Amino acid sequence: MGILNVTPDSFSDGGRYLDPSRAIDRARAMVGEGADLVDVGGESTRPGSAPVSTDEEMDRVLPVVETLVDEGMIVSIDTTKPEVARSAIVAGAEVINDITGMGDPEMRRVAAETGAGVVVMHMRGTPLDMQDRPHYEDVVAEVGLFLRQRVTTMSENGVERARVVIDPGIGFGKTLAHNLALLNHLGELGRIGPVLLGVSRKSMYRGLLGIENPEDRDLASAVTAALAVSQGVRLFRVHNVDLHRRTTMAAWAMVREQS
Ligand code: HH2
Repeated sequence: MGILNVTPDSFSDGGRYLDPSRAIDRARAMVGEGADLVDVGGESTRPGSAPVSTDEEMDRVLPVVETLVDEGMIVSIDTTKPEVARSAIVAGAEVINDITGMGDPEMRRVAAETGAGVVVMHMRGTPLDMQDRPHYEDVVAEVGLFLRQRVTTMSENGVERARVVIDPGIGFGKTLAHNLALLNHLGELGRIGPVLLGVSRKSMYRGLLGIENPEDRDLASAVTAALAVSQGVRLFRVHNVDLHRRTTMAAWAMVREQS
């Protein structure tokens, strides 16, 4: 899954793809590098980011979604707003990627009514306050319980399991230690459902390796993704598609050989 932020303020590429024609070129490039789908987002969710209005978010994402769909790309819409999700699905997007974990009943209704695929992500708090001293007794158990319960809620609301992938939400209300614990137990989370992982360029690599510039975090991101492949993860939300594709395919070849 290639990341396309049509925002002025995302942590790694904010402002670069706000112009629709640049966003579309970027999507084409990612698909050329092997992305199977493009995740279009119109609201940054980096720690401390401020919300945007529904109209503003729609204006940013819909023209881009329409063009990508016209060009035959599979599009997911990265949004927390049911109205944005519905409009994007009507425009041809196929997946809703909701960092609030489909907690809003209206968002679940959109998924049920449209038949969209869904990414259910775990987040503690909101982007404004999530890094304000997050605390867990047992992060793996608590995130796992949340995801399990949410998958059940989704199916009770008419979104069958086969359409749902789960995401531990690396960096969303988690310390470095929490992130590492989750990354070390991806196989366990995989028993709940297929896992999508978002570690690309995340600030955990600043904490871990002192890398300030997000673009310099690609190698560390790709190594993490390769290790996640060995724990059963097959879906990755990434900025540098080419590097991740090559790294995870190499890891996949090794894993397949062992099984
Ligand atoms: N991370 C971000 C946004 N959306 N969706 C999923 N499923 N998993 C993630 O880990 C995830 C996500 C990070 O947000 P943002 O600050 O907007 O930056 P970017 O989109 O460049 O990653």
